[in-house]
Amino acid sequence: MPDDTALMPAASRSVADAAILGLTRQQKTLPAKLFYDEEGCRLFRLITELPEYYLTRTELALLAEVAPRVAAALPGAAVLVEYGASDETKADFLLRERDGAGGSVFAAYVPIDMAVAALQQMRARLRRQQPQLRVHPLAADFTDAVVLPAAVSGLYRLGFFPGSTIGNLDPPDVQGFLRQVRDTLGSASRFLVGVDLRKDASVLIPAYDDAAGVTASFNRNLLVRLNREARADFDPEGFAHRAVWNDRESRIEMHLVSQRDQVVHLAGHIVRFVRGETIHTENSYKYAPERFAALAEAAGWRIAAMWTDPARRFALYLLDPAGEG
Ligand code: AVJ
Repeated sequence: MPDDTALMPAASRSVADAAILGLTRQQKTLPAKLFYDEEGCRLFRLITELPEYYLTRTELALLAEVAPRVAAALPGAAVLVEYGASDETKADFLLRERDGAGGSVFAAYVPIDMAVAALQQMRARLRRQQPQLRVHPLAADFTDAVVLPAAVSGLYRLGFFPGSTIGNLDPPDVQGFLRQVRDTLGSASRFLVGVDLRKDASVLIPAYDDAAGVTASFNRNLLVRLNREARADFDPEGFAHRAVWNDRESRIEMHLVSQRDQVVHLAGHIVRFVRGETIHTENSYKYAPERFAALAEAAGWRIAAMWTDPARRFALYLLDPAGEG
C-alpha cells in the first residue's frame, strides 16, 4: 500500500508570499496556480461544461480515439504518470485499456498534483473500481522535479499531460518542463501531451469570457481566496473580468480590472490600484503545430504522432525520447 507521507504537500512558498510578490510589480500579477482552491476547482469543472469552452470536450473525443492506439503501441507492462491530475477522468481512457490477453496495459498509476484531498479521493475511487491497479499519488507542483516511486521502476513509462495545462507556462518554462519530464521518465518512455492550437480570436475570446459569467467568477475567486488565506480585504465586485487575445505572444490573457481607484490590504501590505489598472491572472498559450513541435524537439523529444479534431482546434502529441529507436 502507498503510504500517506507521500501525500504531504512539498514545502512551497505560502499563498500570501506569492501574492505580495506579484502585486508589488509594475504590471500586477497573480500566479495562475492559485486559482485551484476547492471553489476554484468546482468553478473550473463548470467551465469545462460551458458551450463556449471547446477544449475539454474536444480533447475527450480525441482521447477516446487515441487511447487504444497509444496503449497498443506500448512495449510491455507500463505505468501512467500524469502531471496535474486532480481527477482520473482523462487517465481512465488509458487505464481501462486491455492487452490481447485481457490483462490491463497499465500496472500502476502515478498522479501528480498539489490538491492532496483530490489525490486521496482519486486513490479511494480507483481502489474500488480497478483494484488490480497500483496507485502511487505524488503531492507536488507538476513543475517540480519529482522522483518516481521505486515500486514502478521496472515498468515502461507513459507520461500524460492533458488539458492544455502546458499553455499556462511561458515558452522558456515549457522547454524546461519538457526537458525535466524527459529526465524523469528516462529513455523507456513516451509522453502524451494535450495542446490547444492557435485559432481565430472569435473562437478564443468567448471560451475565456463566457455568456454565463462562470469564467468571471473563476477569475474573481482568486480575490476571495486571498481574503480568506492571505488576510486581504479585496472587494471582488470592484474588479471586472477581462479576456484579451495577445496575438504577438499567441496567448489569451486573463485580467482583473480595477473599477475605481482603491486601496487593498494584504498580509500587512498596502496595495494601491488606479481605476482601469489590471492584475494579470493567467496566460493560456495557443500553439501553431510547428511551434509546439520545435519546442518539444529542442527539449529532447521527437514527435511520434499528432492527432487533431476535424476543426484543428486541439491536438494530442505523442512524444518519443529523441535518439532512441
Ligand atoms: C486548465 C489551464 C487549461 O487555460 O484553458 C479556463 C484554465 N482559465 N478558463 C485554460 C482556464 C480560464 C485552463 N487550463
